[in-house]
Amino acid sequence: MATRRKPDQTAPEPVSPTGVKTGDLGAVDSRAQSGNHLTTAQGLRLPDTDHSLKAGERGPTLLEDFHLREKITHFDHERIPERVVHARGAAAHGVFTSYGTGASITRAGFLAEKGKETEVFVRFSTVLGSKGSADTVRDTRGFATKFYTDEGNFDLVGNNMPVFFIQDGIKFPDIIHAGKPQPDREIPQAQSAHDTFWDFVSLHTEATHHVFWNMSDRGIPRSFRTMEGFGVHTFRLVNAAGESHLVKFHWKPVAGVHSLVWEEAQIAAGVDPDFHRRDLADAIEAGAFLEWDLGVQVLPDDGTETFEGIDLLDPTKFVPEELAPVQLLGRLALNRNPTNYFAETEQVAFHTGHLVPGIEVTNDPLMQARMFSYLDTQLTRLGGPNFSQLPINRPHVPVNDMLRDGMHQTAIHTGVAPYRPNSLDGGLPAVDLENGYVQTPRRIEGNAVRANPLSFEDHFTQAALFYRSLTPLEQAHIAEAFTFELGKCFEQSIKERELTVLAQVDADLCATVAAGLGLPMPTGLTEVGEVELSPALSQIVEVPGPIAGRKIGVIVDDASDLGGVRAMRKALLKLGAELLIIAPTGGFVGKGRSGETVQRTPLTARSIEFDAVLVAGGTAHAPDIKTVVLLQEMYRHCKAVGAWGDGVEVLTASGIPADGPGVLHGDSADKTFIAELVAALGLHRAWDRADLVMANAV
Ligand code: HDE
Repeated sequence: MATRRKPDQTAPEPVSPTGVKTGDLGAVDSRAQSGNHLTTAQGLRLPDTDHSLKAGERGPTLLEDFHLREKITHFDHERIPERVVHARGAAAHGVFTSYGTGASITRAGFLAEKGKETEVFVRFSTVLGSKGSADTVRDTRGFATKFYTDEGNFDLVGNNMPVFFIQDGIKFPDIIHAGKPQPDREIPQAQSAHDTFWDFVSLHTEATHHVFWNMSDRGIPRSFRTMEGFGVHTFRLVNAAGESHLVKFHWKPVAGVHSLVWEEAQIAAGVDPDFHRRDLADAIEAGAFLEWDLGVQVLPDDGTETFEGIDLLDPTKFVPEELAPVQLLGRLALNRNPTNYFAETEQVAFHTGHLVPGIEVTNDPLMQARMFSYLDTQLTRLGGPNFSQLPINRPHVPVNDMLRDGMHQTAIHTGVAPYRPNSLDGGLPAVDLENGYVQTPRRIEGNAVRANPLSFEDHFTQAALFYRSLTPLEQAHIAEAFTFELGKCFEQSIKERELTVLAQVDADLCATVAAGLGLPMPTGLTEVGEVELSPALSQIVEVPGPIAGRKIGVIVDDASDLGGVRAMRKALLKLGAELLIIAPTGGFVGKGRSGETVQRTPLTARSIEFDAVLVAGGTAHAPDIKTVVLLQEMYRHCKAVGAWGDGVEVLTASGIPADGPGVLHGDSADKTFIAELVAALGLHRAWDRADLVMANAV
């Protein structure tokens, strides 16, 4: 396991905020800490930071105490406004390596050149919750990537779902006001399960498709590592010859797409609100890097802006992969944790307008509004127009703009002529006619109207396509999610109205939800007719995937087969998975050199942390109630459970049927047993147990 880095000592050398030569001062300015002694912000060394300057030991504090005033004043201003959406986030540094397959569609060097490596910073987020809210709530996840390319920064500010609630950016404040906590009591936090959300989406039916994704397992990812990412909008890529294609960006997780189950997500929100953030940081620190392939669906730019009848400017629609396969462009690996949360994760500023030559936006009216919002929001959040000078936001190429002054200016600009044309600074900076960014000329004409194309009026077909493409189990999860969320609403009329929406998507689903709510099925409405299914939308896999980043708990005591535990740990570590010892008390189990350090006890272990829990052979203690709950939750959530040798007795005593579906059993922790465990982890869940669980068999 990698050792934790000591603060600042190996921090990267600061770079000058601009490409303009500023002398050494530019570099020194950005250095936050140096030397070993405590100083004031002015570099004055201090002998005492624990006592304020007072008139006598029992006297009042003196106004003269500049150290007290500086310390408190700075503290008073430590917070900045949290993001108005996507406030809760976690991030990591990494590298993107191009497969070199993009050259035929884009001149963007970081995609076109084979083997080209580009540094990146990725921030994952939930949308609705505040900065301190829980990670595992049901919500869309943000997946924002900053590529520090040789041609300037490119930001791909995407989500883990390919569609959005609204077709026009002017509706963004409406959907967010409806989803955020209700304004009178400011509850519920980070939840869509409340009246204002369902009031809005039941009236505003273009949200239906995205709501289906939110109610599906995609709304509760297992880990950032197991999330797909999407650019959502249609982009225009232009190659060196000036030919253009329309594309949809995809991030394909190497670990596969996997989710939590709803009860697990709820427990995790209380037991470990940092569930995803911890998983990300721990995995990187352990060297189990997170990986995705970046790909595009390539569609003709033939002037129709449609593909197979799908309007490519409508962000509530996606293009099924069966119609346009995803072509892979390169691999992303997240391999370095941020050094400082505030400086990096909080201050990073993404913008859909951070583009590089070869990548352009389209007329999607949602995208167009975003082109305004992302720059604007940083002015409030980061306190002025110079946020691109913050270390995390600086391009890794020279910058030579003519932007000057303003709040929080940290650059020392040279020259006298920040204007063009000029003769006083030798005519510089020069424009680059050959390689500079140009928008592909596109003809724009039309009357100024507040209106949508007719095709934007179909709000239900793709929601039905999504729902019907999933397996019955995934469909059952959607029905359960709708029933849960609507069940949390107070207004009967809102529930009834949402049922009329569901009835127009899929009558069977509507009937299930109506029954769960105890409401009549609406009549006189027609569901979407037959649709071409897209099996690629299902997350359930039949071939085991990689297990890097997974956690396996092993229940032991002094009598257990600790040699078997060690063999298992060694095999799992090789695959990037971690084994944690769960014993009756903290400290040590076993004797001397053959003993093991205990990592969890029944008090500190909860099922949500583990992808599998096993009982080691020889384990003799009768399970206490917490261990019973641990094993039963594992079983109920369809995760791998098992035992080797007589460890099976602990399972049986906990009410887990030793011959139950997906329950692993071996004579010893030998290769065969370990291989079975790895395969079970690679399948993510023992879904064949789901029917039993749903029937409350355990
Ligand atoms: Fe955002 N969005 N958004 N959004 N968005 C922000 O920018 C906005 C939309 C997304 O980790 C804000 O710096 C408008 C779609 C992510 O820092 C803000 C509209 C998609 C993040 C903003 C949208 C996104 C944001 C808040 C409708 C998926 C987190 C703070 C026109 C493709 C970025 C900030 C991070 C953040 C506005 C719609 C993704 C206010 C007006 C669609 C991942 O500018």
